[in-house]
This record gives sequence, structure tokens and C-alpha cells, in this order.
Amino acid sequence: MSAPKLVFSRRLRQTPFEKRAIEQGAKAFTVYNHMPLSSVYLTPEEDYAHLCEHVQAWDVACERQVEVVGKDALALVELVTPRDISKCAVGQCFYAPVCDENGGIVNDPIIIRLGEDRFWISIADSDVLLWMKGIAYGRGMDVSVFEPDVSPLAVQGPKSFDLMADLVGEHIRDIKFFWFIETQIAGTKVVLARSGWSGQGGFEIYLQDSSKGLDLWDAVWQAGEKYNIRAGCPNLIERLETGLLSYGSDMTLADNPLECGLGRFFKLGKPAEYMCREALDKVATEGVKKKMVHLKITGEKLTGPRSTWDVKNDQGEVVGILTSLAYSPKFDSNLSFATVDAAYGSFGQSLTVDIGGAESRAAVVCNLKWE
Ligand code: THG
Repeated sequence: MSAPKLVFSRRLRQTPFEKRAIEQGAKAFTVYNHMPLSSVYLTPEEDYAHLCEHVQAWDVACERQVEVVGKDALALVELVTPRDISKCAVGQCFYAPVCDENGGIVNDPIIIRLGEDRFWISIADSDVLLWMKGIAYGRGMDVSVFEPDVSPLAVQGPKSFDLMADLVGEHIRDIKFFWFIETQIAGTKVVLARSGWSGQGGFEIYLQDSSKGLDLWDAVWQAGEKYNIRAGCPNLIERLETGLLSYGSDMTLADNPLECGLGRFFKLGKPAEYMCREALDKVATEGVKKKMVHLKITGEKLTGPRSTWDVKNDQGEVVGILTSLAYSPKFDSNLSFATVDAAYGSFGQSLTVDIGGAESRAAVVCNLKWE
């Protein structure tokens, strides 16, 4: 039986780079913010090895932007996140969860401050535009909220610095992690940020004119040829090693940021008004009931589940679920993220994982470095 195909209908929005992604051999796609996102080129293992050694161009246009601009822009952005956005300078990016009034995670975007009263919210896979428009309208805020014609192209991997220096200039080496500059590439204006969804280092180029997508891709490609550039995409193995959570897989509206370990990105109690203040204060006072953990699973190489797998204690009671899994060549082990009852969330805790209900494997809770 051949694998089911994904139909590229008009309802599945086109990215400005997808033609090149397909030409370069994208073998499979997923859907993210109603847009295609490639998920494998050669094999996950080969894509991973290349990413860790060379440089890749990723079509991540599906990381859509929600632009918030106007007198109440800062107030609106503050309202939807517990992170103190007043501390985000113009030119800086903040990773910040967007939460509802119960503290549930609506999304985990990067917030980009383009001006005192102008932001891009670079979203994960959920309809933040509608959430933000609803809040702005309901509160009668003096702000406009819309999706601009902006598409990120990520350049990731250790050789991305040499590539971008050749393409844009040596000054790009001075861009600090999670800061950006505004410049031009291939005759089109871009925001160039030092960020990206891998731990291998790199940049994200925010294209601001879809009609220039292939020109931008080709300029990056030309500069990358001497660095052995390939097309790539967010890689499951690499993101588990690095500890990057994926909204919709590892966390949803049913989880709050304190449970997911995102508490390290903000301090509760910022001066500005925010909708999840009481809910998260309560969680902080009472303590979390469940906890997302890094769980190392012993034994032969495993491939991750679509549905979740049960995590059990040594009495065989279900105490959590496994949400993402990949075998890591670097750690020579199966790495996973799991959400477990808080009582079982300490480093060194032994647990077992039900592999598709067929087999039980020993597992241990690790720290963020997988130790
Ligand atoms: N780039 C852009 N938009 C995005 C993503 C991206 N939108 C969707 C999704 N990815 C948002 N989620 C994340 C999650 C983690 C990080 C970035 C975006 C990340 N985290 C680092 C970490 O956890 O170590 C550093 C965070 C920090 O120090 O602030 O990079 O990738 N444009």
C-alpha cells in the first residue's frame, strides 16, 4: 500500500519558497498554520547529520506573523503573555507563551519588536490572529491586528555564519542571539534575526514580499554552495536533543507554561495587565500538578508514536503520557518528552513506557542536558 498523499489545494496556502523546497527533494509535508511545512528530505537521520555539520535553507513561511501596530500595541501584547514585553527593546525578539485566562497555552511564539508601537508575533501552529483580533475588538483597543505578507526563511547550521557574512557582510556576526537588523538581500528588504528552531545556530530571514521568495532563496543558495548547503526543515532528532517543544504535539491549551518548563522564560507579576495573572499565580502558589519532563528510554532504537504512549510507575499505574520521541545518535539513546504527574517529575526518577501497548521499556527522567 502506498503512503497517503497530501493534496496541495488552494485552501492549503502556498509559501513563497515551496517551489524550491519541492525541487530540492522535500519528500513529505505536514500542515502548519494552514500552510505546507516539509518534514523530511533524505531521511531524518541524514538530514540531521547534515544540519549538524553544514548549513541548510528551511522554508518556514508557515511560521506566520501576526502584526500588532498602533497606540495600544504594547498593551495588547502584554495582555496575552506573562512575559514582561516592556523589557523587549526595539530590535529584539522574546520567546514568550501566549496564554488564555486559565493560563492555558494558546501558542508559544517569538515576539519581535519592530518599533515602540509595532510588533510581529511569529506564531506556532494555532490561530493567534483570531484570538488577538477578538481581544482587541472586545476591549475597544486602539490597535490594528493583521497578517502581513511576511515569510521566514531559516538558514541553520554551523556554516550559516560564514554564508550570511558572505551574503550580507561581516557585521552580521555581531547580531546577538534573539536580536535582529533590517537589511536587503536580493534587492528586497528583510528583517534578519539570529534565531531559528535548532540548536545548531543560524538566522531567520523575514521576507516582506512574497513575489521575491524565489529570488531570496536563490541568493541564499548561491552563497551557500561553497558551504555544502542543502534544503532542510525542522528536524525531530535535533529538536529533541536541543529540547525545543512543539505546540500541538507537546503542549496544548490544556497545559500551562509552568507545567511545560516555560516558566524559565518569564517572571510572574510583571507591572502590566495580563489575562493569565490570577490563574498562573494560583498555579505557582499551589504547585504544578503535572510536569513536562525529558525522558530517556533504554534499549533498541524506537520510532515515535502518532497517538500518545502511556508512562507508568513501578506499580504499573499510568502516571503520564509521552508526546515526542526520537533516537539520538549523539546520546546513543531514545529521547522523549513526556507529561507526568508532578510527583514523578524529579531528575533520576525511574519510569516505564508502554511501546504501543506491546512492550514495556525502562525510562529515566533527565535534566535539560539529557543527563
Ligand atoms: N522561528 C520563528 N517563529 C517561530 C518559531 C521559530 N514560530 C513558531 C515556533 N518556532 C515558536 N516556538 C519556538 C520555540 C523555541 C524557540 C523558538 C521558537 C527557541 N528557544 C530557545 C531555547 O528554548 O533554548 C531559546 C529561547 C530564548 O533564549 O529566548 O529558539 O523557530 N520565527
